[in-house]
Amino acid sequence: MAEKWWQRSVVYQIYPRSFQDSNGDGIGDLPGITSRLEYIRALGADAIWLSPVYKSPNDDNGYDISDYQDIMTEFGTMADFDAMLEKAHALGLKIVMDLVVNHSSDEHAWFVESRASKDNPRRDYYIWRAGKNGAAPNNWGSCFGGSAWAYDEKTDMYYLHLFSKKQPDLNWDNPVVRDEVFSMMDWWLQKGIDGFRMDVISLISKPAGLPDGVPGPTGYASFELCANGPHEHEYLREMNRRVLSKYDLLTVGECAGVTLEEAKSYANLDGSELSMVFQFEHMGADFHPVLGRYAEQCKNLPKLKEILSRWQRELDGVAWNSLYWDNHDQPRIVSRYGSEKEEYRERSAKMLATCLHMMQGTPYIYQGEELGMTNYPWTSIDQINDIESLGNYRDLHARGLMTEAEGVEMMRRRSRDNARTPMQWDAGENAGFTTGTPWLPVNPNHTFINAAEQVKRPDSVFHYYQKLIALRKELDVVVYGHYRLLEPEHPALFVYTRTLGEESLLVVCNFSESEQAYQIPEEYRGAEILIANYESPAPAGTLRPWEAAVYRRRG
Ligand code: TEU
Ligand code: CA
Repeated sequence: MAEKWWQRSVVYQIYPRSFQDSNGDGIGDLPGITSRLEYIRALGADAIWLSPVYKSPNDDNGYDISDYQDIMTEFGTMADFDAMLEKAHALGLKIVMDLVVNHSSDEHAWFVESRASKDNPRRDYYIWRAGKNGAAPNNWGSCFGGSAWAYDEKTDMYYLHLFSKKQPDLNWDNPVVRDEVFSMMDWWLQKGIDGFRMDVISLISKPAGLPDGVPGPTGYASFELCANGPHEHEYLREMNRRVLSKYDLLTVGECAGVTLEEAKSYANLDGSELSMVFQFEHMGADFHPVLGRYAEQCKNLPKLKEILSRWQRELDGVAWNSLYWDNHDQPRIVSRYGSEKEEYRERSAKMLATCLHMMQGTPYIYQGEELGMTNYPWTSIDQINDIESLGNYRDLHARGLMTEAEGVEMMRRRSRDNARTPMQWDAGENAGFTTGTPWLPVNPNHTFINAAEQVKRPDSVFHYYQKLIALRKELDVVVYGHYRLLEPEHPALFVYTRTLGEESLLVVCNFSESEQAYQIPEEYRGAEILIANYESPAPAGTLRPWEAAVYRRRG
């Protein structure tokens, strides 16, 4: 099969609100992004995924869109967007836009009409049902806490919202909705953008009859029961036929609830649906087995390895993987699987990067990950803006399942705001993000974790990422090599090989701060070391704290 450009690419994700402010209002914006494109180019990334920049009342920071063909007021104008796109392309950077079409904002003109009356021509753009015995039509819960149904007095009916009340779900079973979405997509593609990251695209086809589901700890059934619904692949194939196939795009479906078997359709190499998906299985590897994502972290390296390895093995030659540790919804990976301790932070950040970037698939780097940015030391619930961790905290608190002190602890570990504090550009006031008051606080560690310092220092995390990206450009074995896990049960070491013809790599990662006894396989002893996070090779039979090394063998 001919290589696709996105198979050798590395994508850099920007969360515009937190990237760079240009006018001192404390909110990142498009001119700010434009002014930092050279930085992303210098890192070596090929494409940028822009979290939503469309018109939005910001109930969920842009994931609630009120006009798909206009720009959020705080972010600038369409002219600012065009200028950004033009400069990105001039620098050789592709632009992948977020596409949020499972739902719109309740302030979108479609929904305003839809809720106006039962016989409005746009009524069926959304999902309306009558209540059941004076309550919601079924027991589905919103991802952000509470019921997934909102009562609307005007017509005495409920509308479905798998996310916030201000994010009503679009009715994809209505062909007119699909026409609207597809023509909007085409409008952006005509402008010259290079792809879409499709927000919760796995949820667009709801189960027939909208039946009750099994209730979880808060009494509601998980929104994930809408994943991979009856018409999911049919609608994506239609989208592909009518829109995507006319361009050469990177498309990545954010697929909450996707299984490996489903991913083989979504991301099939035959190109009939999408280029790749974001799966969530590995993100759940440290969730509490019974109490789930908001309870204490339960790290389990063998489980993490089993999940990632299964995706590596099973998609090889069939579909394409995406590779990620971080995004705007996840806590920072250094705080999660690495070490925040001064003596280990950078070493662990480089180890985590090595482990991910040497796998098969397209790696994604979330802004600040290339600096080893960490979670924020929240001290109060009042500091939190994130609608998801707040909503779930309120549910758990109201049911007596989480005290306020535990809530703060949970926020430090899990809130999406850990990823959303401003990008740390320099050691100065507000980390060079804004001259005003930042919309979320700047992490106090920006005085020693920042881009300006790392770009200057050759052994920084930034330069390490740069090297990993360069290796993917140079070596076919990094792009296409077959994957094999070694030491599956080892509690602290993640070891795997990649093999393509005569060439092979051994990737060795120590996920702990203690020394680990380990003999590398004989065939790799004395082999060339492609990249490592210690200056000297490991003493025979040992791996040092957070050590990572990649050995290369030919023939
Ligand atoms: O996220 C969808 C999703 O499944 C998330 O709920 C995710 O599982 C969770 O946030 C992890 O903690 C997408 C966007 O990425 C997110 O920012 C939006 O809030 C959400 O959709 C609604 O648009
Ligand atoms: Ca601004």
